[in-house]
This record gives sequence, structure tokens and C-alpha cells, in this order.
Amino acid sequence: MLMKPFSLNLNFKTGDLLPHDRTNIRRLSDMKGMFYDSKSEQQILEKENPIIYSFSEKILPEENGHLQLATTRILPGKIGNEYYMTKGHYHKRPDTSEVYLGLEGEGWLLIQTEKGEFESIQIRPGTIAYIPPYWGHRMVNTGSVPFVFFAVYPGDAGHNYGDIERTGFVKILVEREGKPVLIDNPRWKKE
Ligand code: M6P
Ligand code: ZN
Repeated sequence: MLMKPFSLNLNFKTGDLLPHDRTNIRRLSDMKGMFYDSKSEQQILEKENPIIYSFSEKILPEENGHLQLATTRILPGKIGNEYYMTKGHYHKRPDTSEVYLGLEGEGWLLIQTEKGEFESIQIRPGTIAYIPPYWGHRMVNTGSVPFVFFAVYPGDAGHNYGDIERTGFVKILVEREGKPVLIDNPRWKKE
């Protein structure tokens, strides 16, 4: 069936995508074990369950040829000294790519292959990052305001969280003397 063309409105400051079909909210309890300081995580969860990030999607067919559109808003904050971040994922169809466009705030894109090759890219408003096929990706908010970005990826890419939930990323972003620093993730293990 032939789909009709359409347009959306994207608010560059807030990331609001209108109209969108679904907003997903990820709280700390949805990311259990993903921040390295499990003691801080536990202490925070005893008192509250903060929102770490939310993302709004326009639902489009999960088919080759289509594209998926989403905006994500990561709140400012840390668990222990590790900055708020997305869970991060590989694609279920690993030979698919993705584009991120920074809109508001600042942060870093962490990207890695299954074998442990690692890269990071600083994202500011206007930065376009291209994530080639086979690279897992996570965004991290290192600023003091919400970090907002727009994402486009193939319709049938899908999400694979399994590997990242098990071992995390090769490196993690922590605050040291008021500055973001990449350090080795003690839990990262090569397959
Ligand atoms: C971006 C895109 C989405 C992703 C979302 C949240 O909008 O990459 O595909 O779902 O960020 O990231 P994650 O799925 O890793 O929690
Ligand atoms: Zn992706």
C-alpha cells in the first residue's frame, strides 16, 4: 500500500515531536545494573525512582525501505559519579546504521563493536553523528540541562539490548573534578 507523505513539527529546544504516537519513559528501575555504582543506585532507589530519559517516536512500518523517527531527552544528573545516559543498544538487524542530530544541551555518543573497538563523539546542538552498521550506541548527558537529540534509523533495524545489558560499554563516562572523563568499565568483558 502506498503511504501518504506527511510532516511533523520538531521543537529543537524541548525535543517535542508533534504529532507522535508513543512516548517511552525510562526510570532508574528500568536500567538496573547499568550504572557501575550499584550501591548509589540502590540508595537512590530506596528513596525515589528518578526519570533518566524519555523518547518519543512516530510509529512507522518496521520494514526495509522505511525510516524510524525519534527524539530523546536525557535529564541532567548522575548515579554516583556516572552521568545519566541511555541504555544503549545494537540493532537487531546489525547491518543497519543510524543518524543522531544534537538539538539542545551537550553530551557524548559512545559507540563500540561487539569485539570491543570503541569510539566517542562529542555532541552539541547541530552535531550530526553517523553510526555505521554493526556499532552499538549510547548517548550520555554531561551537561547541566536536558540533552535533546533527534534520531533516524532504518524501519527494520530493531533493538538488541541483550549484550549491553550483560556487559555494558567498553568505557563509562564519569565526573572527575567537575569534568567528564572516560574510564575503563570494570565490568566489560570480551565475548
Ligand atoms: C534514540 C534512538 C532510539 C532509541 C532511543 C533510546 O531515540 O536510538 O532507537 O530507542 O534513542 O535509546 P535506548 O533504546 O538505547 O534506550
Ligand atoms: Zn539504534
